[in-house]
Amino acid sequence: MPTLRSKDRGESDYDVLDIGLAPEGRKRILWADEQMPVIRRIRDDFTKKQPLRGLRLAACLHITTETANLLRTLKAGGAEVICCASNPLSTQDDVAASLVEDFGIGCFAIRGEDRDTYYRHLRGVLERHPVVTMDDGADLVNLLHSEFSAQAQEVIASMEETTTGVIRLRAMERDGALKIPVVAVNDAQTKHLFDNRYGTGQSTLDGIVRATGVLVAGSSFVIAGYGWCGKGIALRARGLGAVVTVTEVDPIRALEAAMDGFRVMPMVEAASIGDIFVSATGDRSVLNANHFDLMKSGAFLANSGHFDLEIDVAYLNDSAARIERNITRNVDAYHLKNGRTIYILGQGRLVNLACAEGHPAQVMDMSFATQAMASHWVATNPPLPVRVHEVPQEIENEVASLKLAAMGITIDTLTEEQKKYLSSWQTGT
Ligand code: RBV
Repeated sequence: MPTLRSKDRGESDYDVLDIGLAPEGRKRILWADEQMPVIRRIRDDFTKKQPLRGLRLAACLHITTETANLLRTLKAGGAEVICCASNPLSTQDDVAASLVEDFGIGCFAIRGEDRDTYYRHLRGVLERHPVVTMDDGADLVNLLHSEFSAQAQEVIASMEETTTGVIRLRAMERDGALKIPVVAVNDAQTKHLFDNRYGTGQSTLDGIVRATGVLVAGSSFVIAGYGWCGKGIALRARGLGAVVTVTEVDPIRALEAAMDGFRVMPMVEAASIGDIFVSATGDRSVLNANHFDLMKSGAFLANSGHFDLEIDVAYLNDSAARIERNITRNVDAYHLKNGRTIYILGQGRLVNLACAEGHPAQVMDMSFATQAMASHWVATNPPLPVRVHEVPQEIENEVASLKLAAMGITIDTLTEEQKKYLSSWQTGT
């Protein structure tokens, strides 16, 4: 394993809570790696071929065991890798320490960092002039287009991990503001069909249960948003025995939720019947002043969307009669003026990472395999035009095939006769 001893690195190359946490982080990183066969395969390949040789790559991602295994892979491919957190509350401090101590990867991330520190860490990464960037939510790309815009032309491409980030990048493209080519990794099927649905589904329930210990069976579970994340959460909440209600603004998705067997209604109606609320819309103020007073005393509110503005926590902070922070780990009690109490999980930050450990390694294996192959693609192809790019289909097929092989699943192939039939139009009734 590549080890950079303390004397080989400057203190300015990292900012972590406690470098002494490295041994625990290393153990957990290696444990997660056991569940990431596709990323391991790519790492072996990268080690031999060195496709990222000499590239300085900066990643703004959740600092988790799974991310560590992606970053190790990029480094094995020859890149110089530095990273910072994409959320102030998702960093696993032992992982941050191990990245620095055991894997020679500069890391700027401390769980619970304030906004100023969060941005200082992003700046710390950009001050090292990366040529490839990797983002989860587009905060790094945003900074690259504002304070660091003089550096934008140095960047050959950026990869975007999440739905919210892709929405922001497409808005930049529409406004003619985008200055670098970006790859919408989130939009790859090998990412969102699995990570957003099964990853978010399981880790959101995991976060809620870890934070509260609530019995999901028999509860009234309200989900705002029926995109891939909402679908996964609804599936898993139902699996645990909840009565699930979905709120939506899109008529097709609302219909889909209804025909999938969920109750569908506006949030003002759902507000008074829910025991557990989860937002997964990507938009702001989905749970707001119109809803809080209607809620049952004891309701749990969690957010699974990328940013912490889906639940209007700012309003609650101003209007509550009394707030008890950390009434239990990661839960704040808001005593409302109407005499009721509602509980906010993980400060309204994405509950799966703030209150649990994010998506399981098996599913991040596919997301991060797609990231690694997309990095290879941007590094070894002629300069990409400045726009939002899709992940090439060959990469998607390769990731899916490797995952199937790792799972011991084989599939059929078309015969010549079948191929011919599919490309013909003469044969009918
Ligand atoms: N996510 N990362 C993890 N364990 O490292 N878990 C979730 C992890 C990513 C996921 O891909 C999603 O798109 C994004 O976090 C939301 O910020």
